[in-house]
Amino acid sequence: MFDDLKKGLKEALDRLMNRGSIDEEALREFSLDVQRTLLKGDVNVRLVLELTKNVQERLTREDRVPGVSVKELAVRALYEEMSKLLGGDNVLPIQPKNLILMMGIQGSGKTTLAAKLARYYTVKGMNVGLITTDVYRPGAYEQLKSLGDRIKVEVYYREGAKPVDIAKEGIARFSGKNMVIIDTAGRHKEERSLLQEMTSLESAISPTFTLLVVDGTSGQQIFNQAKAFSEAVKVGGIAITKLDGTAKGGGALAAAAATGAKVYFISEGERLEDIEEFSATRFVGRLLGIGDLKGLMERVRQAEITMKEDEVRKALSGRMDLQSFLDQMEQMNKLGPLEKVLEMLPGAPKVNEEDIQKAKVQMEKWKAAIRSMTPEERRDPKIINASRIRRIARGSGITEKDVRALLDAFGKGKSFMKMAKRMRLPPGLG
Ligand SMILES: Nc1nc2c(ncn2[C@@H]2O[C@H](COP(=O)(O)OP(=O)(O)OP(=O)(O)O)[C@@H](O)[C@H]2O)c(=O)[nH]1
Ligand SMILES: [Mg+2]
Repeated sequence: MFDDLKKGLKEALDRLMNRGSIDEEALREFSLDVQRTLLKGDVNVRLVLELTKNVQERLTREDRVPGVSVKELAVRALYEEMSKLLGGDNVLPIQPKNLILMMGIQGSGKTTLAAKLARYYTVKGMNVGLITTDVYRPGAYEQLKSLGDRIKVEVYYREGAKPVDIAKEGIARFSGKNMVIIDTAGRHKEERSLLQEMTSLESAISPTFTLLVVDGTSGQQIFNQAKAFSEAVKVGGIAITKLDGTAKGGGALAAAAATGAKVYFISEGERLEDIEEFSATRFVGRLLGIGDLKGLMERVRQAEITMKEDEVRKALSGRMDLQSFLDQMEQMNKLGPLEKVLEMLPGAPKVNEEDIQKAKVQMEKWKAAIRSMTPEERRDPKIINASRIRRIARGSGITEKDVRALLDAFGKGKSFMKMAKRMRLPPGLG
């Protein structure tokens, strides 16, 4: 059912790769391909635009990393942004005693899902009981009872009683069990009375988790449903059913996540074993069809670190004037906090807090001093005489002694490495 999404995304990635060069035009086309695919999957337009904007921006902004292909960077950007869009990974918190209240509109798949959950947690070794408070739909109890019988899970119901009373009685009956799942009615004259019933059930029994069941074939319309329920009760999470019979699954998932309530379960079939805890990262991984996504992520991360090391090395070597010294100090700041930059250098010894602090103060003073110099002075520090020193000190708010120390260090060093040594940075730098 997610075949179209999968195919569309694969084609978008392939097309990006087949372009001669990855320029603005190629990235724009890639964005359009992804947009078309997601819109076809009934993902909300606003969400689609936000996602592709983020992906495109990342691919424009992020530096190319040697050893990592643009396709891999694109996969990573898509993977991370799509996982974010779908609300991340959520696992139903299991307590010593669990009381799960199911709700959802008529036909969304509550009764079936109640039985699927009962099976899912029974297999995990929990002692589960089922209750139905559906007093409206003819045969509601028989439906759940026959599902319960198949998995040997007891079902409670009392003909002629009120929903809240049935729930309370059932909970009392199942007091020895560690999970009780309550199936509720979906059939009501109007939505308002259904929501009212849910509110009174919620306050009467205080469930540990409220699971909203929505029909995946409704696509992005799920957003309004989820919103209506969230305004009436505290929705703990969402389960999306019938994802086997729809091309709108992507839209359903994105819409559910957009309400702020997370998706906990998805179901792709009528059989009781057709239930899966939803993980956005696993799901997107499957969509993008990259077997070893974790491996890829790690490889990109490593490559980025190596690249930064190269940058640092380059920044720290070579002859220069005071202007390039200033540039390089600023460049270093961009790479991260000084202690992190130092950590990235292979073989750099651990430096203590105090040395780092001293070096930082020194660096700030020197930057201020260079900023107060004229371009000629920066290019050719030899012309800086006593009166210039006085002017620079006044302009930068540091002492003349500090300015002299800088010039002295520069005269002896002329490479960042050597300057760094003068700043008493760790010997590994030299
Ligand atoms: N294909 C498919 N069918 C499903 C799925 N889940 C439920 N169904 C079917 O959808 C129909 C409605 O499911 P129910 O579980 O009865 O829905 P409900 O929310 O309890 O309905 P009401 O009690 O009337 O509100 C049934 O025919 C189920 O077999 C699913 O994941 N895939
Ligand atoms: Mg039902």
